[in-house]
Amino acid sequence: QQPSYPPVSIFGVPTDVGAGRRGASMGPEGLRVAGLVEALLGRGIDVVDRGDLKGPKNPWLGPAGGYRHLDEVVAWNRAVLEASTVELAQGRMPVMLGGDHCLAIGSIAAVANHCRATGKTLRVLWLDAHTDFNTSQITPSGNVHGMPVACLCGIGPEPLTGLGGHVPATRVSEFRQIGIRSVDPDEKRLVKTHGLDIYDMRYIDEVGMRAAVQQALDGLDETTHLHVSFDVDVLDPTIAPGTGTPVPGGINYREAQLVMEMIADTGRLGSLDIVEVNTALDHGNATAELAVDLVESLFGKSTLMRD
Ligand code: 6HN
Ligand code: MN
Ligand code: MN
Ligand code: MN
Repeated sequence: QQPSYPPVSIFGVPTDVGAGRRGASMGPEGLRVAGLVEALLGRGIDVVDRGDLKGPKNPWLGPAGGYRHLDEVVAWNRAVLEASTVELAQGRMPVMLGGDHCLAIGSIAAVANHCRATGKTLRVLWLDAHTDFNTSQITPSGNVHGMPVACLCGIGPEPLTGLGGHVPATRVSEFRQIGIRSVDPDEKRLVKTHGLDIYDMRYIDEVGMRAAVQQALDGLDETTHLHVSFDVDVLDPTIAPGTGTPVPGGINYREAQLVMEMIADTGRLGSLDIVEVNTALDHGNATAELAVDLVESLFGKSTLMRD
């Protein structure tokens, strides 16, 4: 049985304000050029491209108080929060095209509020090479794209932890992280203390992607809103070179397809981020093209008819 999908609203967030290298700001256009809208239309999905949000330019300065560009990060995230909130209120599925991963603070804060308002249970599937659980005290870079999960869970500066008006926006227990292989030394201690549920690359190697995803999606039911935060650096850099913080040993093409296919099978997908596509570092537009291919699977494309 093919799950049916709510109408989808795509919006671009062309900034690299939370990143350490320039170019994630071109992610939305890269994904459009790779045919994202056409791919969803081809799946029979009702989709509108709302265009790009606007926000401050990247001042490209060093860290201040442990953060780079905190004011600009907050401004962009407010815009994302607002855009996502509007779509969710209309019963539409927001698909946020980053931009760097700091923008997931806004998108997930909106989804968490939507769940509180509608009595839904939230599950966030965080596909990433990184846990993104740093704080201003322990960050090696000051880049806020390394901090969104901590901020959402109430650890971070007030303008970000309180972005959606509810602190914390989410609970650690609502997250499952897949593909992790780069965690900073103090960040390791913090994720351990907070008990983040992590399916790292070693675990995937040992038990296989199928078992890992089954566990990460365990307990979903018709009341669950599933948010997928897809940082393309979860993919192995040999197949997805167009990203600012590549880490060797990522998930391969079939593993990536399987994650998406298994999510599609749940029928619970409610919102999506596609972040960290950096076209300036890409080979052609290969990374955006791969992301679009994977998104087709996420929206139910499969090799055979299944029942
Ligand atoms: N991302 N852990 C590193 C840092 O600077 O905090 C890298 C973070 C990467 C973040 O890819 O979304
Ligand atoms: Mn990330
Ligand atoms: Mn990452
Ligand atoms: Mn919903």
